[in-house]
Amino acid sequence: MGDMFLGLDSSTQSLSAVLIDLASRTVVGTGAVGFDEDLPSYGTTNGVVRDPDDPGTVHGHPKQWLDALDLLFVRLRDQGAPLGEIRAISGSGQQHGSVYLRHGIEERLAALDPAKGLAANLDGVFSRATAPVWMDSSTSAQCAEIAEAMGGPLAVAEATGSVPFERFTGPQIRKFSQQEPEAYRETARIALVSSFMASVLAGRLAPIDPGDGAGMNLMDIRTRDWHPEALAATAPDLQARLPRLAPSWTVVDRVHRYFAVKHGVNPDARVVAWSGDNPCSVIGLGLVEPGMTAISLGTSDPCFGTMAECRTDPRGEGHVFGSPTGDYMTLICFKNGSLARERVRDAYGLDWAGFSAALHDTPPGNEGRLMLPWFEPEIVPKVLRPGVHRFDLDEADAAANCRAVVEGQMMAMRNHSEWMGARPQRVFATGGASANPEILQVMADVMGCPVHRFEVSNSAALGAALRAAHAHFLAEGTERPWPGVVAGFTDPVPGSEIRPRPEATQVYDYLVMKHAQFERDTLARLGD
Ligand code: ADP
Ligand code: XUL
Repeated sequence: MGDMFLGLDSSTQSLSAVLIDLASRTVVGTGAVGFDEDLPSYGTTNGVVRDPDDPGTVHGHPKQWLDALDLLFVRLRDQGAPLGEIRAISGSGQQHGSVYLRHGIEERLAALDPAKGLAANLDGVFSRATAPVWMDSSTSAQCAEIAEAMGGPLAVAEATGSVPFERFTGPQIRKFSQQEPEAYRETARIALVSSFMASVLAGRLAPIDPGDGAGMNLMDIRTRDWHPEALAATAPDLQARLPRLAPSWTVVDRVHRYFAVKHGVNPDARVVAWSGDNPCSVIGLGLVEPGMTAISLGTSDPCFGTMAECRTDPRGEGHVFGSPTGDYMTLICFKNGSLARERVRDAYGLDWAGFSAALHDTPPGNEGRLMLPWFEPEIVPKVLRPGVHRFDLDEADAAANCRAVVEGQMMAMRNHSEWMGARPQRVFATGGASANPEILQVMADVMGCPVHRFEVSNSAALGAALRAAHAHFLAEGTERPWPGVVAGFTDPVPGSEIRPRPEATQVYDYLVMKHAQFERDTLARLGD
């Protein structure tokens, strides 16, 4: 039997899997289920549903994620993946999203029946049919109330690692408890996307790990326990509704027999606590030692790094989470990532090849033309009313707009990540758009350092598989140090290094200041 470990990634638009063989250091299987295309009956667009009366309210469907889990195992088995040899499974969830469960959930999880699908098994357990996800920006009032109760936003950041953010779970729970008090009373347990999926796999309530727990505005970032003052500022009787917090390497249980009987998974496979997608990506990119930086070009564009000690952002824009290694990690999340690049691409009727050609044919710095691509409400900087703002930029000029959206994103990353400390020496790029070398060239030029690309674009699922391996050996009493676990999986693609062009970096050293000024002026004008 090989050393097989499975990593799952329950993300905004899909559920995907990476199966690795640790002994041979190879990825032996991958699979994915797209929420919109494979499970259209839920009516999601890009994996979510929006409230037509309030576009800031953005939810996902927990039952769709359950259907996706069944379908993913079917697909893996159909391609001959050796599911019977899996030693441990872990996973990664889109961060902050919350699932609301009624009394009796423990019994229902324990009794999963392979004769039915997961969604049918768990019918009726949800006290809230849908789950607010990270794209939701509808809780500004609750953020203000929590900040007020705890002595201001920066006091909340000092306590929990982040100022109150609209998408964070605490403000979302507060909104639910205020607007649907009856349903909140009926809620016995609140899970994160990560802990919910782990609970289903193990057939028992799973803990929340410090990687995802730090995305709630409820966890003491230093002790990694629930923060009593934050709980009290958020909702009544909240502690009783939350699972326990436990280290990322906690073994929840063996996989529930449902998965062994129905899908042929090894019945002895351990289920390891899941974490958030960004903490998992930290491992999947090999950032297992402090001081490394990565940018993921996915639906959103999170930029993260690792650090040995806890340092919080004085501007309150960035976050500190627990790293799954037990260290700390920083995260700055730009919401207008791939979706913004796609909006520009589509506005000019281009495909990615056409978009890349536009980048190639336009000069670094775009002759001083700027764009703030806030198609959606933005997280960094905080922008509640979406809108695209142009400086000297003609909306009719397709090529200049393609360059402007990418430059605007990269310059915002450089400006808003300064608090993390020294400028990065190397950046690791991942996510769907990291397949695009022209985008990575802009990144290298703006950051002024080489950019490396990874073969596996799903670093979150790979990180989850590597976390499963690490925790498995720890549980067996044969702990392996992190660098040894990730070696061979997280090396950048040979020859993928994209070097900054010094003359371009010189242009950006000036232009980033102009970009920052344009951003400040625009924010002042908007009054956000
Ligand atoms: P997530 O995990 O957040 O759902 P992914 O990391 O899978 O997202 O990235 C998906 C995105 O990658 C798509 O929305 C698409 O815009 C982008 N993408 C895919 N290929 C390219 C390309 N060649 N150039 C630019 N962007 C791309
Ligand atoms: C992080 C964040 C996003 C989601 C995407 O704070 O909101 O990166 O984790 O899944």
